[in-house]
Amino acid sequence: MLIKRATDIQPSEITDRGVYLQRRAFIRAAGLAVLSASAAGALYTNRSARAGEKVFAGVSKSPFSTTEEPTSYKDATNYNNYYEFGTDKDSPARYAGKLKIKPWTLMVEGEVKKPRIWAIEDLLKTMALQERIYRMRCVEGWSMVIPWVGFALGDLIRQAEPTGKAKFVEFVSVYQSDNMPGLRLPVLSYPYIEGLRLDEAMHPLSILAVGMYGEVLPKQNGAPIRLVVPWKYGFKGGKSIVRIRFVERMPQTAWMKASPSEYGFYSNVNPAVDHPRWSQAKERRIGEFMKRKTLMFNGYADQVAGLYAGMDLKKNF
Ligand SMILES: Nc1nc2c(c(=O)[nH]1)N[C@H]1C(S)=C(S)[C@@H](COP(=O)(O)O)O[C@H]1N2
Ligand SMILES: [Mo]
Repeated sequence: MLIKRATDIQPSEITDRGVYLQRRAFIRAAGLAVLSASAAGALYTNRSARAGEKVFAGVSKSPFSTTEEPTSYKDATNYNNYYEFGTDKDSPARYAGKLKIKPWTLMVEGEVKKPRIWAIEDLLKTMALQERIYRMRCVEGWSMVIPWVGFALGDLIRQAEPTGKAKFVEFVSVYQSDNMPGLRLPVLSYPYIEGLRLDEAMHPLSILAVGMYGEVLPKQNGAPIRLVVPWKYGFKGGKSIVRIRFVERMPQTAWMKASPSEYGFYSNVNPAVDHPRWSQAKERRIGEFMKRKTLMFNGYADQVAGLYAGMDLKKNF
């Protein structure tokens, strides 16, 4: 695993592609995409720090990963935004434990030829899991580097076969009135909704994440499945997704509804377009003291700038 230093890796942990593919086939056949840490010990490097956590097997490494140092697991799981559990950064870690994530289904519907209700277990068996180490940038001005485990959103979309009318994709987060103490705060309306243009959703950098740091997603980070779009501000990454809907018209997202002048549909990371109340030129990487310059499209311009060719990004913020 990437968190390990090269010198920590035993030769027995290094496998060639043939062995990897055999394992993957075995894992699929056995329906064991997620194994307990003890069972997975032989298949996948265990992170010994939290024995008993579920880890993933058969995860390949993505060429899209950054080589930057990942944020500490502790920061990544204790400094969160998940307003359904409250607006303090530590509220999600404190209160998300009540979120019920079993059973979990993901509905894929709307303008598609093959609508489907996926059991999360079937998704894990069907989709090719990868580790993707991405830079993440919040609109509030902080950033992190997270080693996600997930699959290309495009893989799911291709299976659903969007019709010619599908122009946008809407992502609906779970709504559990008994378990979410933040729902009554007057900030956002729920369920939390996010949206992408279909070509943004199909872009190979867009993923649905089911894990991080080699383990299943903690609830505060959006268990059991959340959207990750690394060239956009963090709020585009809806957590705990239950429904993906293909639509003709641009969806009204939770943040657009709350404050349309501050949060546009696109929300691309753009150091040249300030938030009405603060600059977006710099960011503080969690764990670092000095601020860094924010990069256009969060450093992913080579891959994604073409999606916005000819668009005025000051108007389409
Ligand atoms: N359902 C839901 N998803 C959400 C949010 C939220 O409040 N509710 N917050 C967003 C914001 S503003 C950010 S920055 C990221 C934070 O993800 P992280 O806590 O895993 O870093 O989640 C996004 N997804
Ligand atoms: Mo955010």
